[in-house]
Amino acid sequence: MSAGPTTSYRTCPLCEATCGLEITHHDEQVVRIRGDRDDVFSHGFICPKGSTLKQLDVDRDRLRTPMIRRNGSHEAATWDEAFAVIEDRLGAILAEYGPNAVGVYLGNPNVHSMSGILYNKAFLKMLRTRSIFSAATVDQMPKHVTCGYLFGHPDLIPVPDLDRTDHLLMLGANPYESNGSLATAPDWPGRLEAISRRGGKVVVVDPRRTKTAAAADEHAFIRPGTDPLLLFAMVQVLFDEDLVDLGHLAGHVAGVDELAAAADGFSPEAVSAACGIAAADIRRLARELASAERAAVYGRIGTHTAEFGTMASWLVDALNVLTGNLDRPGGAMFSRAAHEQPRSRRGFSIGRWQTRVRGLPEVRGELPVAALAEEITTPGDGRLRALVVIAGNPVLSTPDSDRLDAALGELELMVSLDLYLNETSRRADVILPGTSPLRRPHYDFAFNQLSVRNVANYSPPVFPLPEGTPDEWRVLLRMGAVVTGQGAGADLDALDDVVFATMVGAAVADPQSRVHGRAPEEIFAATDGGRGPERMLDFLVRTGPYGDGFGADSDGLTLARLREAPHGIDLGPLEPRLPDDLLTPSGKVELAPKPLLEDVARLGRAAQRTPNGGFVLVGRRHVRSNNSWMHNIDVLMKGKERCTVQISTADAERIGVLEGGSVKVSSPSGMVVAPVEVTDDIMPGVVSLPHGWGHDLDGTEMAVAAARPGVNSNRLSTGDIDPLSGNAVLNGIPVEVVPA
Ligand SMILES: Nc1nc2c(c(=O)[nH]1)N[C@H]1C(S)=C(S)[C@@H](COP(=O)(O)OP(=O)(O)OC[C@H]3O[C@@H](n4cnc5c(=O)[nH]c(N)nc54)[C@H](O)[C@@H]3O)O[C@H]1N2
Ligand SMILES: Nc1nc2c(c(=O)[nH]1)N[C@H]1C(S)=C(S)[C@@H](COP(=O)(O)OP(=O)(O)OC[C@H]3O[C@@H](n4cnc5c(=O)[nH]c(N)nc54)[C@H](O)[C@@H]3O)O[C@H]1N2
Ligand code: SF4
Ligand SMILES: [Mo]
Repeated sequence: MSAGPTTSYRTCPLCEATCGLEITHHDEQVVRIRGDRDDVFSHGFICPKGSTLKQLDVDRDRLRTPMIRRNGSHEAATWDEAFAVIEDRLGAILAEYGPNAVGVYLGNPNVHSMSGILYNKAFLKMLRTRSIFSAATVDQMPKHVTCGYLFGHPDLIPVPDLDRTDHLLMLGANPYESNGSLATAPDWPGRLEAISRRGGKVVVVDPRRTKTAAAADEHAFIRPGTDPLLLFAMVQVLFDEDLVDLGHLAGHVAGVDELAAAADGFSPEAVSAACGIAAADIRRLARELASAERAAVYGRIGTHTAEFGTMASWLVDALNVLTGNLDRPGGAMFSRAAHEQPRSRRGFSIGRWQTRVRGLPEVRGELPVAALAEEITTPGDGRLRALVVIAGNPVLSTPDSDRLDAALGELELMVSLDLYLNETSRRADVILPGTSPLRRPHYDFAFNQLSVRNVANYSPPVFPLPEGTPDEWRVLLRMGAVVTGQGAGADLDALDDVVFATMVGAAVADPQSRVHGRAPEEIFAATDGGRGPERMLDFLVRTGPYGDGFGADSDGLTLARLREAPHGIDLGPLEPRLPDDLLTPSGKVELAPKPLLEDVARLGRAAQRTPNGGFVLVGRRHVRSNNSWMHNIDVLMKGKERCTVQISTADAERIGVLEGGSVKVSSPSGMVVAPVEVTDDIMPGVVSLPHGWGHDLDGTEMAVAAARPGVNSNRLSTGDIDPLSGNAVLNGIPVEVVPA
């Protein structure tokens, strides 16, 4: 028996808000999880999901051992048995068809885990396939593309400086439910309310009156998919009324005249009917943005997962530039993470290779997941024969999902690395269990780079891994050993040393690195953290902008310093970084990149479309859900049905359906039947259904989720993409809605 309870601290990995958790436990029994009031960033904020890491850890359906499919059903197996199957069958496929026949799909939780960030990269390098897909193309790829063109690097993404702005124009985001995305801030609601309280203004543009919209100072309904028209009209007003002021970026921006010319046809009057927003209101929104002392425009999922997602992303940042708000306090700024490494000034382009069937361009090293099914099912050279899914559930999360589900059945081999036997992993020949968040370390590589304040926070594992269970980084290394022919019995410690030595070697050879020219053996030996991700973290933080530089600055950050600060280290508010850190070949902000200008005509045609009386479908999120998972946690699933079709009162009357009734929603891809929720908080002509549901497929093992399965909204999305980014169109889908 141990003495009293222990308190551990851990950053929550479930969403992008990075809240600090205070976890009280007796040995491995969690007594309580609450917000860490001393966390330097979240100050005690927590949402209902954060406290359920305990339930996730003890969930009986969470996989503890590998599973092998035999005669159509999954049976528990040892790690060696599972890897024997993978080695045998993956080896044969690689030998016969080469690496491009092996696809990899990386799901969202990878960006919330140290091993996901660091060791997927290592595995992919060893596999050497071009057939890489990820949740990025059902999410934020448009943002990467425009930041690549405008600022020279797809990861140079500005975030709204929430805590200092006076005016926030927010489109297609609902942080009261999502807790924010591509702008990391624990307690978005509190930070938004503070803007209004200090005399500023929050404007929300959304086809639904969300909680965020209701709490804002102003809400405008918009026809789904027309955000770039609204934004272009605002750009047009800025030029037309002489409101453009580049501020400290004057002299560092190219393409201003070209942008003005492109905006010419998009006056407020020209776009008003398509957007469903009065021209006078559009004009006023532009003027208010221009006159605000410090303002930021921010667009998220609703604007990115759309037909013109890249155009919308472009025009959001164009407005920030034209009003002098890019890179100034209170505007849209760039974070500087503790692990940030020098980035190349190679410039940005897409299309280094294409998908085989539709010829869609590679973007940022990956292919659109909307093309995954056809790459599996279309016969011919280069067809995908095997798929490795790492922490993803594409059967529910990606478009035209009936088709993808069927396609997965045609693979010669599928391997899933996942916490559950769910809709996707049920298709896998081998399932390898992932690691419970309480049993792995954390440092937020992804979201510290997108943070509204610079912070660094390391959490050690709260509990040890059960005897005989490898951490995910070891599983990924073992997969690497298989695909490189070293075999599943390879010495993983030695392989990890090779991977780490490669990282060190690249840094000492990079003239921009803080350890350039140093002896790699010396750096290797001086790095702390043992094997695995913590060693890499020590290295990356020490060579990062606040690091000790391996001796250069004795006060600098190290893993040891992070360990001494369980509530995190505050590195201060965001600071201006431009023009020095621009990575475009010209060294300027490229406001009018050619690929974007070339898409303006397509957008112009869309402006001519007027609503035709039909319905369009949009998605939504709920704070107690997390994409397609966390639905097996009973405390989160309590309460009223969440997988409903929201429809306006006027439309409900028109089609003859009442609250509590059901509707059949159909598109060319598929059909679902779901209960309706009649509300005045949605625009007429628009219906909304959340994604990530549909837990009633045979062969899964998630008892709680299966009891309230809901329906899969991605049976309705069609596989259409935004051509500039490859991002799927998941919002603004034309559908037919009739009483069921
Ligand atoms: N219609 C519509 N579709 C959407 C969206 C939308 O708005 N509308 N949103 C899109 C967005 S933004 C995203 S990010 C995607 C998400 O798409 P995906 O990433 O494909 O799906 P998730 O639901 O996040 O599934 C995560 C999977 O990882 C597993 N998992 C969780 N943690 C771990 C771990 O630590 N290790 C391992 N190995 N596995 C783990 C879970 O069990 C689950 O199976 O969905 C997209 N799909
Ligand atoms: N609780 C919870 N939190 C999450 C997630 C979750 O599933 N659940 N998922 C996480 C992930 S992976 C992500 S990427 C983020 C996403 O975070 P957010 O971007 O905040 O996503 P949503 O909450 O879906 O809000 C999107 C809003 O866009 C609106 N919308 C739809 N179409 C359009 C349109 O054409 N124009 C405009 N202007 N608006 C439109 C929808 O009505 C919705 O209110 O959330 C993260 N946080
Ligand atoms: S807001 Fe996100 S990070 Fe914070 S507790 Fe909830 S799920 Fe975790
Ligand atoms: Mo996402």
